[in-house]
Amino acid sequence: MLKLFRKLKGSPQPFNEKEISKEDILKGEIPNHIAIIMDGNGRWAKKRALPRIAGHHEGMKVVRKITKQANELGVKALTLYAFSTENWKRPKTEVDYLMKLPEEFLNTYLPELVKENVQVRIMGDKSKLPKHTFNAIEKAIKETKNNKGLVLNFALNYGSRTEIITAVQEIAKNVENGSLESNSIDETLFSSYLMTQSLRDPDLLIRTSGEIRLSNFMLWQLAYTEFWFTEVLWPDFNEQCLLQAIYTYQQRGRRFGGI
Ligand code: V0D
Repeated sequence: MLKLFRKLKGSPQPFNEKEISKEDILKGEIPNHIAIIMDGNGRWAKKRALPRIAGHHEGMKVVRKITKQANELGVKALTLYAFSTENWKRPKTEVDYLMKLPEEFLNTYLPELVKENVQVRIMGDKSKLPKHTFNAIEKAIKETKNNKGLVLNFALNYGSRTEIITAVQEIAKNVENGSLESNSIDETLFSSYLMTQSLRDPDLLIRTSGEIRLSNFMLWQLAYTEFWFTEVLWPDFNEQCLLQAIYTYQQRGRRFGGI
């Protein structure tokens, strides 16, 4: 069955031989916070001779699928890298299309997300987003702010070095104006100035599409995170891929530098 599955997907996967079930996973520790770099949408489209935007659109549907499953598994937070500060360099038509996706996503799925108690958030520089994109997201954040299920956190116009520099500037300002003492700057305080705020550090990072790098994503927060990479392109990512990633995570012993 898995062989057939691989053949259909047409991409080699660092998969365990057996197919993993939800029940298998629920016997082990569920990662509290999963972060995903959703790469390979353009490549998926190219393979099919479709425009890049078709890949982005397909990728959007996968966001819905994976959010639902993560919530069902009891994952507390899912951070998805949707748009980096570097992505503005893409052709204007592609950027304009991408900026319509939050609205389409929320128009289609927000009622379901509300029903499932999902809380929508974003992290990144919101000031540069088009008004229509910003308004749609703000409405969803407001509507879901008291929800107690999964936190669905979109990294949008996000870059980690800028996030860290902004934190340093804020801390420096507060030291300067006397509201903060320099010797009270510790890891906990520093973390509270980052965009992840009250979210705990990710336990598991997934990157699709075979690229093995961080690309300026959550540099501080990923200090002790387990990494899982796959050749699967984001539009092909599915529930079984997530189960495989969590299964691998459960097989690893995390020691945070101890023995
Ligand atoms: C394209 C694959 C959902 C990655 C997923 C603006 C690239 C689909 C959202 C979304 C994108 C963002 C905020 C929100 C609700 C939904 C999204 C972008 C790209 C960049 F509140 N998918 N998605 N945003 N893609």
